[in-house]
Amino acid sequence: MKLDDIKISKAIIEGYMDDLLDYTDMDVAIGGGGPAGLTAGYYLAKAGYKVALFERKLSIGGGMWGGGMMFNKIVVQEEGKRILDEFGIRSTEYEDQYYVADSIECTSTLCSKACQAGLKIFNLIEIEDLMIKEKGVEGLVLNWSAVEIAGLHVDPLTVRSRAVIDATGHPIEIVKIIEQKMGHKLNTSTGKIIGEKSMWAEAAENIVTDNTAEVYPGLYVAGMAANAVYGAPRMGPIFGGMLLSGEKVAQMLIEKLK
Ligand code: 48H
Repeated sequence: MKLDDIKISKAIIEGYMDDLLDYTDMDVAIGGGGPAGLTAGYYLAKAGYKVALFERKLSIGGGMWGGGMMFNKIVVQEEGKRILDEFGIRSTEYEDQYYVADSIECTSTLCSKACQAGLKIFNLIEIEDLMIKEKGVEGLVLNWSAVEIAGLHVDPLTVRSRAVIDATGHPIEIVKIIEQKMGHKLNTSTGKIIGEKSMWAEAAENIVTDNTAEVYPGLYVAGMAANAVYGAPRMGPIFGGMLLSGEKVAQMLIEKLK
């Protein structure tokens, strides 16, 4: 077969531009491609919503690849196993209701099944700001991660969405924008980010779905970011709460946007 180098380039450029143009307007924009963001994206896409996820890194998966201290296994409890089963991710029972799964199988399968359900993932793009108007958050302000890394002074572009999910994990990068740039009150007991507390797996896992909430008009938090905003502990390498939080935020938005 004869191959035209320029045709290969044009196929890539046109394919990407079509996607980017299509997702200048969407139902839900997710910031961060860890387990919470991917699970949220999967359920929203499966329910028929137009949803895109923006991840600053080359690889999708956030903190899931590395398991616990680079031992590439994760643990989930009984409730979390229901979601592993939904994705077809294999796990084995270690002891009474503690399930162990391969972190590589988990991360790659979450990513693959979410894409196949219709989630559009844009990697290598960083969320650097929000579009905020009278009603609250109305979209994301994006730039190439490479621009940020190189410290170049290049203005960003903006996309519109009916809702935004902050699934950026420990640093809660999107909610921080509200606090630092706008000084607006958040939907927390202090009106501010309360901050993540030290390790307590049981407390952290049991509270993370309660903390999955609309923290500011149009802006939802899920996963580790939810516990960090509401002042709950971290949980270490047990990931059921991340999956359940992703499912919960998707359910909340399906209810809200219908
Ligand atoms: C684009 C961004 C930006 C930005 C960050 O850290 P994550 O895996 O987040 P979760 O909440 O899905 O899962 C948390 C889990 O991995 C974890 O850390 C646990 C359970 N810790 C417990 C403990 O005790 O330590 O993924 C967040 C993703 C990452 O891939 C970031 O690169 C990305 O968000 N991200 N993407 N623009 N501004 N900020």
